Amino acid sequence: MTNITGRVREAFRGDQRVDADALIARLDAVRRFLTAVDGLLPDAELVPAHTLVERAGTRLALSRDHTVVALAGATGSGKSSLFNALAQLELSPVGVRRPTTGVTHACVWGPLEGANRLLDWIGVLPRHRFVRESALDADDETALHGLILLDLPDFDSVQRSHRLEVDRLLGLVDQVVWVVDPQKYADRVIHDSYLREFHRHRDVTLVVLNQADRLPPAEVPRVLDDLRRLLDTDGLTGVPLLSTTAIDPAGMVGLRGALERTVAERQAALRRLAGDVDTVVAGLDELVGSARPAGGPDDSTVDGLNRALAGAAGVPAVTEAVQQAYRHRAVAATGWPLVRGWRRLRPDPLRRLHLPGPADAGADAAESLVAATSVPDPTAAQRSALGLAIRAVADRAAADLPAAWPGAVTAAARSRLGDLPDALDRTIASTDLGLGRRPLWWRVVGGLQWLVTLAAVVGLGWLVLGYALRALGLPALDNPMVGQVPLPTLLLLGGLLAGLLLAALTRPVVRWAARRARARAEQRLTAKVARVGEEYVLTPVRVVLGSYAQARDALRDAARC
Ligand SMILES: Nc1nc2c(ncn2[C@@H]2O[C@H](COP(=O)(O)OP(=O)(O)O)[C@@H](O)[C@H]2O)c(=O)[nH]1
Ligand SMILES: [Mg+2]
Repeated sequence: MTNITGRVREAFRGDQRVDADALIARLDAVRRFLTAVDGLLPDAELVPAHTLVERAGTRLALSRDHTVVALAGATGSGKSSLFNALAQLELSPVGVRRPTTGVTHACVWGPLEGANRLLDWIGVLPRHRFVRESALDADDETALHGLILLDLPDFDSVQRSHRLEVDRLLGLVDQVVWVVDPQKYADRVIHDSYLREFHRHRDVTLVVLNQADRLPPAEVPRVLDDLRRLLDTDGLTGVPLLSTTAIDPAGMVGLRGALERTVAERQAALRRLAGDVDTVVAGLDELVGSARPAGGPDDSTVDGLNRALAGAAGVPAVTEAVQQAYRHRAVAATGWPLVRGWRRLRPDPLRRLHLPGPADAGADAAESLVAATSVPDPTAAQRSALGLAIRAVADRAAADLPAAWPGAVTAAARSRLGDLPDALDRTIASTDLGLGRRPLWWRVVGGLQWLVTLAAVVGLGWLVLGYALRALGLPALDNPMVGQVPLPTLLLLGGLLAGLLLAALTRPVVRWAARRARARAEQRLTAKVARVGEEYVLTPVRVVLGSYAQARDALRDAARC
């Protein structure tokens, strides 16, 4: 998977200005990312982003006129000496105490009030704050107005609390001056644990080789070259590198000048935060991919889901019952009148499933009927087929997503699994199965059956009457003849034959129409079941895919610099 923010990793702003509005927009994008992935990705992966959003918001809300610069380094490298030399604490009326190792001290150039809230947030105790505002200074300190210099505890201190304090402060300050000395400048700990880790903050990093006076002057350039080479290996190519001598004011000129420029630019805080955004974005990069994923699973996977849902919902049993019910009702309406009554005594196949029977006139009654049906519960095979189909939906939907997401998609697809059986049952119960209205042709055929039966009955009656009259010796009825056959006989036999013929002719039509009724019911049920699938399975999946797309766009916005 290509890296959408790969560009950022190598970006080195150097002297480039960071626009505050652009930085705020990037932080907003990180915030949007966090909102989009909330609850979907493991929290542990999001901690740095949450921390950044929180810290950056606070830092920007606090003074932007101050620049917090930390002197960091190993024991004895000369941090405190540099701090004293820059702050000239010996001259300051308040600065009589020498900063002690293990506690962070701050020196503020300019009025303390504006810096106090910043120092409260950074966590430097009031008694460790000094002000570099002295009548003795005249104007020569104004170039550093706005500087807050921190003397950090030694990062190689044997005390764990000191090291933790250094780590904490390095996460908050605007710029770091790494102090190394000629003896320990190549120390592995400095490079592996700190300098290399700080490579994304190259634009707010400055390295000083202190105690340069301890080297023969001719050696200084060679040591600086060697140190530069190590810094390149650390990924700190291009960072300013100076030599200093804390015990000689002349040896402080370069560092002082660098700090004056930093203060004048008012850029360190913004650059530091921009570097933090880079670090966070690079860390989150694996969580989003380069290609925009499709909007959901493909049609054939959705068809598979719908089939499995239909199976679990008992659609085959219901459509079978619809076909039988159609035949049952059609025969009851169109059959030979004497058979109809007997037909009606048999239970209606749909009634057995507690689905709308003949008395429930049409869709209105059906829609209001939301009680549970007696459609058989899904079998173990149907349940596992449904499980597999839901899995397939999640797998297809998550196919293009990076490794962190398929879990969230699967969870979403299964999130409403427990509600599915009831929803399916309600849907089946509320579907108009299309058997509400009696077709006109049933009535026509039924009427005809009555008619021919009536003819047979009349014929029978006529014949019976004729026999009765003859038996009583009364004058016989005058039987009209149709061809060679007397009319009453014709009526009786013709009526019976016609009735049988009509029933025989109707039967295949009923069978065909029953199949059609089944197909229509199947279509309606499948459509309604698909809607349940959409609501209970596909929509939650699409919501996650939408969140992914938002997260991806947000991270891309956050990566822009
Ligand atoms: N010769 C020389 N000694 C220095 C220099 N900077 C610091 N020192 C000495 O190195 C020792 C450790 O200095 P310190 O400022 O306490 O280092 P820290 O542990 O980094 O705060 C002290 O004895 C300082 O006097 C320097 O530039 N030149
Ligand atoms: Mg010290």
